[in-house]
Amino acid sequence: MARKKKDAELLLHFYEDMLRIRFFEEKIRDVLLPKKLFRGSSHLGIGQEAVAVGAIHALREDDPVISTHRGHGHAIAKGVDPYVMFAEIMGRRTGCCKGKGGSMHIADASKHFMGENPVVGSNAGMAAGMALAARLEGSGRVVASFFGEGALNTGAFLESANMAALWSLPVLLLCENNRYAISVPLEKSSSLMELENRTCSYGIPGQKVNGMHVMQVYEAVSKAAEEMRAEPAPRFFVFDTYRFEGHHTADKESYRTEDETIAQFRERDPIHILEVEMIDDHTVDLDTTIDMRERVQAEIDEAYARAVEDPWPNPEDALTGVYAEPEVE
Ligand SMILES: Cc1ncc(C[n+]2csc(CCOP(=O)(O)OP(=O)(O)O)c2C)c(N)n1
Repeated sequence: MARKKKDAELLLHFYEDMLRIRFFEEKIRDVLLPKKLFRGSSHLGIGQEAVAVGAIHALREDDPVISTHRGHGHAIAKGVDPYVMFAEIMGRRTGCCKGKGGSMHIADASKHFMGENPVVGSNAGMAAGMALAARLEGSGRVVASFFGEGALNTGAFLESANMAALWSLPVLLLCENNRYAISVPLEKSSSLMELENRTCSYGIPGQKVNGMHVMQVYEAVSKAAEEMRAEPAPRFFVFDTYRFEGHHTADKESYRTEDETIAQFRERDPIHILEVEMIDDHTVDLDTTIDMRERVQAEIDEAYARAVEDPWPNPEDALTGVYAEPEVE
């Protein structure tokens, strides 16, 4: 039976955004990397798109989101323009941080995307600080902090969770369990496999959600955010997901077999899961998905083509935009 029109529109919107993230990151892997168009490495979240899209679309536009080294998907879902992201990654003057940040420092405050932070565990503290501000202002805003399961073992995360619980801060602690922290599998780094229980000693409710199913992510986070606006308090989610690419673009992946990755991709690709679901319940037909894929691919191709022609930063601008201007004398 076809879905209600509103649900169908929502699913199509999710589908479009997940494709945007996937195609953006495939362009990094397939074009920027072989052409050596960026320095260092880039951490791709291919396979984790349903978490970014489902969770961020459950939030208000003015809810701040803060991310990690693996944050392209979060930025795109929050509305950051892929063109300024490509320009940033390639170090161009037109990038969202004027080419000074690169792949791990995408930020755009105008979209309430408060930045990627590669220091593992660090962003939970920043999110708690923003949630304190939101609470004091009475803005009703909820702050979302994304991180991997590796961050759960850091003192910064645990201290932030404690303060968030103590001060009833409206912060969403969103853990993407992709099973590996660089090369270390979860079984070798955590004494507890039920990660959703990690925050129970602080009295923060934790919930495990299928991170490959965008609607399940969206519904779980929507419900929590609504409750948190009515009564400020932290919430913790663990999204079960997987990264289909290496830890970063230079990873040789000797810690897992190709068979494992292929099997995960075949069975759990969140975009494929959504396509099958939409086609099976007649939300869309196959042609609509093909049209959508072509349109989004063309959009990403065009964003890249523009950014790659953009100018480098001027040397005399090296120290501009590095520190915030003080607002008070
Ligand atoms: C405080 C700190 N320690 C170590 C590192 C090196 N490092 C970079 S990514 C990473 C693994 C992070 O794993 P996880 O939190 O699960 O996120 P994922 O990479 O899987 O998205 C580590 C240890 C770092 N960036 N920051």
